[in-house]
Amino acid sequence: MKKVVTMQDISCVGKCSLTVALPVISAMGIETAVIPTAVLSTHTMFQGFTFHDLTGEILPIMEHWKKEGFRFDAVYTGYLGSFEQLDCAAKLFEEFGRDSLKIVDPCMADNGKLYAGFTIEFARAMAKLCAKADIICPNMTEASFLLDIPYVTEYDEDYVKDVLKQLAALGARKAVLTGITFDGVHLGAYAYDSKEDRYVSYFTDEESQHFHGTGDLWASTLCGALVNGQSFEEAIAVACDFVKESIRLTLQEEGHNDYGVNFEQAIPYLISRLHRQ
Ligand code: PXL
Repeated sequence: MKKVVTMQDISCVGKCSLTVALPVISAMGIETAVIPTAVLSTHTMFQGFTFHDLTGEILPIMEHWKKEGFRFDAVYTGYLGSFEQLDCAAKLFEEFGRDSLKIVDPCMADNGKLYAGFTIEFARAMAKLCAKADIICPNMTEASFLLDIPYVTEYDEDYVKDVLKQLAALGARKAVLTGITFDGVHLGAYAYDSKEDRYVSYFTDEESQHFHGTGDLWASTLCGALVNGQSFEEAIAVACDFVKESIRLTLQEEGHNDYGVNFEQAIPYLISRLHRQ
């Protein structure tokens, strides 16, 4: 059985980070080990959230795992809350990522702004972690902070291709920009494989509302699909389609919540898109 380890926080309510990664990657038929970096009452878009840091647990967890000889097919990091946690993630890659797929989702910003508590210096340190990954998948805001370039809301294909090349130059073989739209009607992902000097893109019709946590859902699905042996193109398409289906089902529910999407109801759809081997 394939195994993934993912390192990110637990936001107890909010449908993001580990409460998305664990069910989604597990549903894809993959054993999912976790390194919880912090426990929050909710994600940081709510007012008054509680926060308990678990950084002190991370190295002892890894030490134990080393003694047990655990190995993973992929190591995937999401939201990380401090410089120290970035160092722990780098160590996780060194100890458990040598022969496995390393994915960094540099969760730290959206809509032109850094999330609460993050700084430009943190974005620069995140860029160094990105250099150690095989695949990175920022949104356009995160990309602009990683590269220290202005955030723009309107762009064309040449601009996206140029940003992707700059992202790959940070050091990861493949860079994916999520949440890309050229026309405000279609939304998707645009990717660059620097080794093959090849671009890949995939778009769906854009849903009428945007939700928090969809980046985490997208990255978790990409991770699961790649570990299951789906191609880069297929994995990108499955991730885009699953997020879209999750948003569609959310919008169908009267009085749906606004803090996360009904991905749970889209899991049968996700399973229908798995490779049967
Ligand atoms: O979805 C990214 C994310 C993960 N974890 C926490 C967050 C956010 C985004 O705001 O606050 C705690």
